[in-house]
Amino acid sequence: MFRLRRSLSVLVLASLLASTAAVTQLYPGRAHARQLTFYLIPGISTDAFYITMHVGAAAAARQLGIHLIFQGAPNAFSPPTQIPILNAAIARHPDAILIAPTDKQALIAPLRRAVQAGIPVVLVDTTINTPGMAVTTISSNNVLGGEKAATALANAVGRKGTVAALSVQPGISTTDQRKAGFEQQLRQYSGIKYAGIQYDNDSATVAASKTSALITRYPDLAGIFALNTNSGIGVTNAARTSGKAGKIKLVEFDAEPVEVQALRQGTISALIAQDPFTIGNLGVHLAYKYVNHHRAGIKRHYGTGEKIITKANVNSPGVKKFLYTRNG
Ligand code: T6T
Repeated sequence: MFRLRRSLSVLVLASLLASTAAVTQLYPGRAHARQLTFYLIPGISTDAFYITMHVGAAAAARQLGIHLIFQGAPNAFSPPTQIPILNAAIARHPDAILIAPTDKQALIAPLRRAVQAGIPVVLVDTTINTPGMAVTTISSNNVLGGEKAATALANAVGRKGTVAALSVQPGISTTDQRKAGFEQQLRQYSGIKYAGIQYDNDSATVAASKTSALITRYPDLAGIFALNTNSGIGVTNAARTSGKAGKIKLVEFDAEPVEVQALRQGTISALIAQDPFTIGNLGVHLAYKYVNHHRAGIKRHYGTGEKIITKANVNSPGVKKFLYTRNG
């Protein structure tokens, strides 16, 4: 028994030394004797995009021996629900905060308080109007994503007819950039009439009722661009219940499992998918580097790429990393 226990503890010690050696190799001169604590504060904790980001961040945290706390509002994507969570995190004085700010302006003052308290902040996915206060920002290229969506939608509708867009709220960096890219690119298509953008406050139910109203109002409605997951789920549901699935062409941001299923079924023409796993993973690595004073090589911004997914490529190996998971 004693022998078994001794060989077990030798094994544990050996693997501990091996993982410490691996981390030291990754970041030489590791300064911290105590365990570091990082927060990851998503826009909304129940969204597959942020769940996947958490999976990526947790993998990096495991590798580096960091205690990672994932805490976000479960039911709303909004500053009033996010700011108290951020304030509570600041009060615990963690070693770093990774956050997807829910508004470009409203999160500036609370984040400044974090920085003034000496807590490094990494902006993941969304950003603020003063990103210079953060260590770095990591995101997709959302303007380019919006442009790609316009091209995909124009091609899907045969470059004619009325199209509309559904988004969350004005003031969110990602969706505002997608809107800008989409509207700019759409001007290339003179045969397309743009019925404008509607907002759903990240509620699939609101997105569905606004889509039904659009369908009634524009009998020639040929296509819709949904700027994020919940907008997309609502738009897809409304297209189905009105009997227009596959007839009104849908292009949606993100690759939530329900969206991917609707793409496979032909209800959605194209998805603009992001890489939230890498956003979270890279975020933890960069915060770790910063905390350990390896700051010289850290860039102001990291782009993690975006991929157009259609029925034709959804099963190809290169697309797999862009499909989100709900299992965090
Ligand atoms: O599209 C993502 C994210 O990039 C955006 O900032 C907010 O909505 C999502 O989380 C998807 O629902």
